[in-house]
Amino acid sequence: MNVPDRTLLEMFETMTRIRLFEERVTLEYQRGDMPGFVHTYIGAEAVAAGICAHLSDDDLIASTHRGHGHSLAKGCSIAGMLAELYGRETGLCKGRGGSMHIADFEIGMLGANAIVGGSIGLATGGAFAQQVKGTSNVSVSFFGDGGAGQGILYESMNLASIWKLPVIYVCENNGWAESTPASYSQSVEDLSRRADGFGIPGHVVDGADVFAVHKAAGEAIGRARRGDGPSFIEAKIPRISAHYVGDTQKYRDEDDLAAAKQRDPLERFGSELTAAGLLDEAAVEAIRSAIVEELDRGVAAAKADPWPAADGVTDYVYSGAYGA
Ligand SMILES: Cc1ncc(C[n+]2csc(CCOP(=O)(O)OP(=O)(O)O)c2C)c(N)n1
Repeated sequence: MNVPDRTLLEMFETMTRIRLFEERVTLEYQRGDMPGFVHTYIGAEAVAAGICAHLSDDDLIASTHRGHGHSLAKGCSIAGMLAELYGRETGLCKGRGGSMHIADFEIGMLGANAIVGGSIGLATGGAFAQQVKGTSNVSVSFFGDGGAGQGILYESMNLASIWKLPVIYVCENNGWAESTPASYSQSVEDLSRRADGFGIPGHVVDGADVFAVHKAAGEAIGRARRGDGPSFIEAKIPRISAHYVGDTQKYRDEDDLAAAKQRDPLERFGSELTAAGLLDEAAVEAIRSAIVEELDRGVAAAKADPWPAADGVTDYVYSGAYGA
């Protein structure tokens, strides 16, 4: 393990934060007073944590409909996210965005996106902005195997390659796009191979292995910061969670689902840190209970917070930090 202990523990805490947030949101959503749809990131925590561990608030990310994990790993507050999920004025997007549109420009979170593949153009544009400004900041686009079917990925990769934009394309290949298996809809098994066609280095990593993700991300981000251009990381991470909360996954083979659950990244990382003497039961419990308290406070506050006024429904839609 040549990653500093502090970073390892921070990544474990981030992954635990994501897991507990998603479990709590699932519960609260099932109670029926959270509007809209919720897609959880359970099982993919190592990807967001391993990548975002390399980023500062000045770096950018853009995310998907399954964006809670990316948002938390980038530093969005639990309270602000919960208020957003409950549609309240105090939410990160003042209740206008909901689960699939969480954004926080202050910390470089350009936004989750209900449009599959929507993160790709945003993150590529963000990378271009950093290049024009002459910073060494990078921009990360998270998308799924389904998102990799969108044409914008190929237009963006071409532009990013010829202009050497500091962007990292992170494909979370969980084998499914809703109920369509990647084995049916994708022409190659390793989607990262497609980056070759644009002169972009592509890497496959085990998305349940936070060490592998962290290492691949470090190389790709270092390359982008040095001005050497984009990279493509394909994290293979079988989908543990259903497509959305409430999806019964009847279309899925039971063995496939059971095998996915065997690869729980949080359990695996916890055992590795325990074996290395960096964690014990009491430390895990302390981390968990602090997060649970934050969630309790966040849920109670969000439920008591005001709804946006009906006549303000279009406020903030076309203006803000990135211009009118
Ligand atoms: C442009 C567009 N087409 C279709 C949809 C409907 N849709 C929502 S999620 C989804 C599947 C996305 O799969 P993937 O990108 O692999 O992400 P995952 O849900 O597996 O994380 C689809 C087709 C959409 N939201 N946007």
